[in-house]
Amino acid sequence: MKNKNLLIVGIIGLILFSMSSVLAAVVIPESSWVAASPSHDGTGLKGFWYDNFTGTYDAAGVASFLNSNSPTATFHSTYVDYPYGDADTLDARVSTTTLSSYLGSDSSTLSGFGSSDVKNSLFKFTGLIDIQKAFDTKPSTAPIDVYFALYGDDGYSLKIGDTVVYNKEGGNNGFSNKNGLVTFSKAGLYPIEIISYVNAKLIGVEWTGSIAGGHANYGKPGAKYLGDVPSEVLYEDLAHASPEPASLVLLGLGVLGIAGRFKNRK
Ligand SMILES: [Ca+2]
Ligand SMILES: [Ca+2]
Repeated sequence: MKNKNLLIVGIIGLILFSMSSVLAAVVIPESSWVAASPSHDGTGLKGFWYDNFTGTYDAAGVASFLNSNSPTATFHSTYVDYPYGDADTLDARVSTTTLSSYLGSDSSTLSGFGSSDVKNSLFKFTGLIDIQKAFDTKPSTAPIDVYFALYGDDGYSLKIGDTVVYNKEGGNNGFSNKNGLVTFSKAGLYPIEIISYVNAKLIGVEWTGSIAGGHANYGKPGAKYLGDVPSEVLYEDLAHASPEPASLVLLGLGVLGIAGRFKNRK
């Protein structure tokens, strides 16, 4: 009888434990909010590539490496999905896997060289994400509930504002993912930072979620995940989220043109 009661208590405990891990959402505080939603679509994030990543394969190792190293090359990241599309990884050991082949069409935006191999290297992606009310997967609750998943080989992390949403450590992981619900109390722009590093062998990274519009590949840990986080909601920085300087210049030229016409009439 005692054993039976213990069993029941154990089962109830297990059910409660699994419920709590399902229900747990990462809450992004309102203090991380940067600005209101921009009036124009974004184009993606800023990418940084660091050759010869050395140190320990964990958050502390990454932080100390980034503190004492400058990026080898920078680029524009349309989607955090390398190699782009259905392929998850490339073999970093073969000579055909270069920085430019890994980045695909984004390699045309590389400021540095693109031919170096990507073994023992680290990628950082930074910018802002526009969280809109329309992205709320649970409209019956006040916060904006968005699902994200980050895939990588070997280590990877996702930070929104100062909150570490996912962190996978280690230098010998297969292609894996961390995923779940992230909640925002207010619509608008939030800082994003994604880290992806490779020790050797295979290399790959992919950021997917419940925001529609990106490449709808199979980076889907559940039905809520629609595909790559679309570049339309991503901005390199606040300057890219403000009205485009080019259109302001054109507006300025237009005003000058009208002023010129008035002058000529005199
Ligand atoms: Ca891919
Ligand atoms: Ca909600």
